[in-house]
Amino acid sequence: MNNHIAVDIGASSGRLVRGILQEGILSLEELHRFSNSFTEQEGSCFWDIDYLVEQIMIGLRKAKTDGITTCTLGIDTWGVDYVLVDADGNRVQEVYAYRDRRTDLAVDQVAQQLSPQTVYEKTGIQQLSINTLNQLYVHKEEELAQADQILLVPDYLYYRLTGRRINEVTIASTTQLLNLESRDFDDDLLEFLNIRKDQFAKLTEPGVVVGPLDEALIQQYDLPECQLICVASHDTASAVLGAPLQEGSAYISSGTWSLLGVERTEPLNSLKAMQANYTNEWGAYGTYRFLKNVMGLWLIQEVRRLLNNCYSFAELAELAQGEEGFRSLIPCNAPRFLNPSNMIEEIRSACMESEQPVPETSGQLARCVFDSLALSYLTYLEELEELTERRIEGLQIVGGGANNRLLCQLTADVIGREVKAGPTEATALGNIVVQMISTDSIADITEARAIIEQSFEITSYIPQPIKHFNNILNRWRSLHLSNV
Ligand code: LFR
Repeated sequence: MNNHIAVDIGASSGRLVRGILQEGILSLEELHRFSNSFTEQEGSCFWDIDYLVEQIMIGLRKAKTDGITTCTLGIDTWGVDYVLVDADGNRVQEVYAYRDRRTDLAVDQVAQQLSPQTVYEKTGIQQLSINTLNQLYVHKEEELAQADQILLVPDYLYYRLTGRRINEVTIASTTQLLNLESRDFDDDLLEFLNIRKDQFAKLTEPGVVVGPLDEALIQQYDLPECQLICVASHDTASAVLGAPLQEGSAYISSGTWSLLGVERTEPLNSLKAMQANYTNEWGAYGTYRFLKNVMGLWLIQEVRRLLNNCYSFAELAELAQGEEGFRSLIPCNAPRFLNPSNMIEEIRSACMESEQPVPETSGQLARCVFDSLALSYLTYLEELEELTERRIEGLQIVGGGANNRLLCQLTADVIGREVKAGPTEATALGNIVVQMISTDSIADITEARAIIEQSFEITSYIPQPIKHFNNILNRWRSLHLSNV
């Protein structure tokens, strides 16, 4: 089959994209794009999973209208969130969104009963309140008991489309329940949560064929015949597969989060890595992503939303460009920015508390976010070098953030290294190339990355000097250190 379609759903938008490989050049054709967000109901935050299934149907229907009658299909989404399915295959309840405040205290509560060091040695996963381990810990016992199966979001979408249950490994690693040594669920952690191993489906590697699209869906929606292929279902895993990384270079998968890290063939779960809170998420083809979650574009997405979406992201960047740089800085990764009731007020309070000028205008707010993100990138890049004991020569930014010229240039200036930006659609590309490797159109990931590099425009940002940078850095460091 020559038609390969990626379903790529992030926290703020989703898309169905077709990948076309012709004479060594890969191109993408967007079939359908839709927005995504969680909504608040009675104080809890939930995803609308049926809406997402509906959007996949709309996208596939469009593919059929465009003349695609057969295809392969792979699905990736954000990590950590899960769906409880009962013995009849029905959803037990709505799907909690990871920003729900129910886990605010979970990290500390779990740490009182389970040594964080033991958890880190076993899993190599950073402590984040959003981790599935913490979500399951606070989940009501009677609801968990009703769950015949706990499916991560992309696994659930595969299930809805094929009726088959898998537990894809890259997404499974975001649960913080996989043991690095046994490469399986950790018995002690499952016991701690009072969960049986058979409540999770079989661990499945990217590249494996899941099965055909359900015949009833094909009839109901008039869809193409599809063969579903297990891809790297964690969006960040797909994004890094789709990044044509140079030797010695780090990456940022820049979307709702900025995932800053390096690709490795061995996990790094040293005490130092634990103390700095770096993660070892599983990748496809025997890789690990040693990375840090940085709050990312969520900050600007929320600012934009609270300004009634009256500016596009490009307009906000333009307004920020016209503002004085490094005037007000925020410690982006402080938990207060994870899901504040009002992001603009939270940013202003943080500036006020640290006795900095309070950003008033939209441009000042955006500038504060971008400057602070660029400075966080420097801090974590330097930490990465220290932890991995390797110099990082350059940075590859992939994902939507690669389009933000101001942020890319600021990042290059602040880190003092070349930034290569693109491809924007690295996640969909990572998804598609796994399908192509699985169906033998591409030999392996090395060839896939070479094809991606040849096929997509990558913009280079050369660092420019910043005036009074030492003063800025000192201000940043004392702000950052008082917040870790
Ligand atoms: C990015 C991402 C991150 C994960 C966060 C929550 O979309 O998947 O990798 O830490 O969302 O799932």
